[in-house]
Amino acid sequence: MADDIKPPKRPKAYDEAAMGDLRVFLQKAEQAGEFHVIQNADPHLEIGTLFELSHENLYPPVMLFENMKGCDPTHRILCNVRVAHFVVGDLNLDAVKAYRSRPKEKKEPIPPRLVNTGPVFENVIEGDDVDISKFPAPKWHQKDGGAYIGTECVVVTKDPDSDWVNLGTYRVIIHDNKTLGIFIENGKHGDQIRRKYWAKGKPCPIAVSVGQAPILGVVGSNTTKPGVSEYAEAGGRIGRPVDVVLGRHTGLPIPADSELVFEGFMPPPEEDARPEGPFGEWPGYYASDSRPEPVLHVKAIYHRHNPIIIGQPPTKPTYPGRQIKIPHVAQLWDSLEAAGVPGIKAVWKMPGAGSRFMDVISIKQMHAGHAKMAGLVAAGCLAGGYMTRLVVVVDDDIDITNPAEVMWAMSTRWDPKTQTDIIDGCWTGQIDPRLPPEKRDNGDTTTSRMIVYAVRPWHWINEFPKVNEVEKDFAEEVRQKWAAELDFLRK
Ligand SMILES: Cc1cc2nc3c(=O)[nH]c(=O)nc-3n(C[C@H](O)[C@H](O)[C@H](O)COP(=O)(O)O)c2cc1C
Ligand SMILES: [Mn+2]
Repeated sequence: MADDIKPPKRPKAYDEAAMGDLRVFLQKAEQAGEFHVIQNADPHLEIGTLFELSHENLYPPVMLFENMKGCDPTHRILCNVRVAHFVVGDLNLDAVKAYRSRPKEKKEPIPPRLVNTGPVFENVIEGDDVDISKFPAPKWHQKDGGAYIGTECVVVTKDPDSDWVNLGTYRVIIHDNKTLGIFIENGKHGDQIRRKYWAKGKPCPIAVSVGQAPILGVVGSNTTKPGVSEYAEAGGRIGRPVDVVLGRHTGLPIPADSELVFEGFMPPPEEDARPEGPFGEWPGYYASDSRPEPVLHVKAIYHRHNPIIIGQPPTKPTYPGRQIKIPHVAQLWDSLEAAGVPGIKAVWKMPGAGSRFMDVISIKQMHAGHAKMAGLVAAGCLAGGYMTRLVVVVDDDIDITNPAEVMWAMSTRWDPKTQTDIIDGCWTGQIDPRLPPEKRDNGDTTTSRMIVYAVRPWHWINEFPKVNEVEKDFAEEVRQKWAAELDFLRK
């Protein structure tokens, strides 16, 4: 790791008590003064609109919706659990470095702990009593094809051939009183696992938690290596095992303190598939439109008293509240180093491009071909492999958290013809708006991607024109000297 790291400051996101328990999280949000309780809002578009408007802020407040129009007054919806300032801290490179240098024991997975019972079983609904429509499910965006109860939810599956339990965040729509639709993109772990059951002629057992400790939303939407349970990842991050109970119908481990869980079975799509979507997706479009998807036949509902459903639908990535995701950046940086790429100064994502489309890496060039190594690994590793459009590699003097600096590097150090790779057939998904209709229809979810090497060419790096800017320390000295007199110098 680079040697200019400030003393690691634990990012606030890992306040174990709040991240490990949703009800503790609520208290902390209130103490932090970033909390609004909102009464009488309408789940039909009004809550979704308030949510979108809250993303005009870089640090959107936590919002708890109570007594929602037409809903059971004991049911609640909670938004922005992972984006408030008291949770994420300042979003800068120091946060990435601190995250990466967290103590080793915080990186070690801690397997979940099986307990006999938990608050999730305060209410058990089975058989004919199962009625999903009793729970609030907003229509979030104007062109959504239905009511989505699962946005930042956790979908639990288990590999039939091993002990691997996977958690994935995949959106969940309500089809009818006993049926949910889950949209799992090709190749995701949940998809790999369900196909194994179907290949054996069995329906896939699934449990969906739609309100749970914030840390489970973090790990559910992060990519881990296949075979590594996100439960254990979460345990590692909060420093204690996540307590789980076994679902009565599937035997799947579900969070013991989950707010609301749907448990059931997903038959292969040949047996039951229903239109899913459109849904406003994170790239800022309704790209996956509506297509038949497998469904979950719900056999049981478990919920706490006064259950809290987490609502966190995507908003267009140009909203400040869409924030850079520090763990995503850290994971890409870790992958580059794990692959042995030397001299990495920083890793960042371009604003407006969401958490995947555009990666920027700055390196201290050390040898011929070095920038290529960095670009090819970033474009091909797990952390950068899905839905990347552009990787930009720049020199270490570029502040990659400033888009103008990245644009300047591209403008002045990049020769498009000789410093670009365009690679075809790379992994993308149905939610990619640039996936052409014919590929979308035949399931070829691949697109090209570009690597731009906006670095000074190695073989004449010493002759490259010098940068026209006053040396930073000297400029600071002059600023200090004149700041009292010249107010435009004061920061
Ligand atoms: C709020 C949110 C919603 C998401 N919705 C979906 C979805 O509907 N389908 C999907 O395939 N991935 C979705 N993702 C991305 C997956 O959660 C992510 O790829 C994760 O790594 C999946 O887990 P897995 O790697 O165990 O398959 C979503 C992520 C977030 C943060
Ligand atoms: Mn996984």
